[in-house]
Amino acid sequence: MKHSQPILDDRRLRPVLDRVLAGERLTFDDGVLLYRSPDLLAVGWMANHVRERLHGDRTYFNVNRHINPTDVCVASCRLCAFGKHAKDPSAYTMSLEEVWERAGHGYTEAVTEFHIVGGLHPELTLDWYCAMIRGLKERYPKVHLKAFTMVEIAYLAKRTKITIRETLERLKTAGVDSMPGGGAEIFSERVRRIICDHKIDGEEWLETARIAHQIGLKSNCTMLYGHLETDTDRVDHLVKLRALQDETHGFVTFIPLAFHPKNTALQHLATTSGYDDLRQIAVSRLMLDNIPHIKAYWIMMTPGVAQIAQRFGANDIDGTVVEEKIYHDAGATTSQHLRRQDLLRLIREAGREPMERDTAYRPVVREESAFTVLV
Ligand code: V47
Repeated sequence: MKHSQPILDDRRLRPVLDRVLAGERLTFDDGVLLYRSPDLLAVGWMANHVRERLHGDRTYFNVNRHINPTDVCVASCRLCAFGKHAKDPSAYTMSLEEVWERAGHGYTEAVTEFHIVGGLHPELTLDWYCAMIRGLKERYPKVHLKAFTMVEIAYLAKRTKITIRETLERLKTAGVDSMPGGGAEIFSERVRRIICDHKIDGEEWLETARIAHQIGLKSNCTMLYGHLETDTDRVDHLVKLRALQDETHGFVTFIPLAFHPKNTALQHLATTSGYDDLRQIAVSRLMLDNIPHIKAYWIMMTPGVAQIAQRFGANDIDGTVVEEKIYHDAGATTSQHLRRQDLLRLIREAGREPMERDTAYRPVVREESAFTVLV
């Protein structure tokens, strides 16, 4: 039988627990306390309580493929090991044909989503991106195109000398179905100046997301943690996302992203601990009361921690991914993809019920024989 109350070692959590049980919104100060309390099990209990209220025992996953058309990037962010200068001999930019062909590697009926992001390329035009999207839609009409971060959109708009709204509308008309959550990093200007000073600021990221949602594009959202930010910076970030969500209801999933320092200009920093990763998942679930899904991205957390996260507030584990580059360039030691059957096993081992979803979280029901080539 489930306990209706956790044992509180940290009695300061009592009012927070009362609010959680009553389904009330948590305050900024509650968020700070959740980060500072040593009572991780109580924090996790509360997050799991909310997660089960929203999603029961289900853990969602999808069968997706990442495509990174170019790693050329003008931004040179200190946090990033993926972006390269155009003159770097190891930099790459795919031709349109290469993008279309690569998308089809291992393509079966089972792939429901392409996740497409890349660097801020100084020469690729909006027309080029629209042609890429149209070509993918023609070749893979059933696959959902989750493409381009708010950062890429703002950069394309600036280079094309048109508004963000028009840029988004043109990409939507070409076939973009929704947008991933990357590039938000941390909204604190103090930290942003150090880790990603050439990127749009936090307000611009939020404004781009607002416009995307207004024209009918849903998106995800993220927060990069475990670098130079404080716990109040983290709460500030979550509260800003929550406020925008009250306004637009356009965010589908929140993905906390642990900083991987290897091969970046910040490689002297330590990696996050499993303890911090689990707490981050839990605080996200508790603070973001209006964002339906919290994803424990297995590539970033490792499959083992992503499993435990399913008891700390997460209800999604991401997907098969295939060919992840951004985290692996920054030293991730996880595999670059998992098979569908591995995801099913991971989720079941965590005591949850796996549910394959499409990008809009509709259940995907297929015959098992459709997956035999996905190895
Ligand atoms: O935008 C870059 C971050 C993001 C590093 O929307 C780094 O479903 C850690 O956004 N260490 C890309 N993080 C990943 C991302 C994502 C992943 C999975 C699912 C979804 C989704 C989105 O990773 C970047 C940046 O914020 N990043 N470099 C690094 N060294």
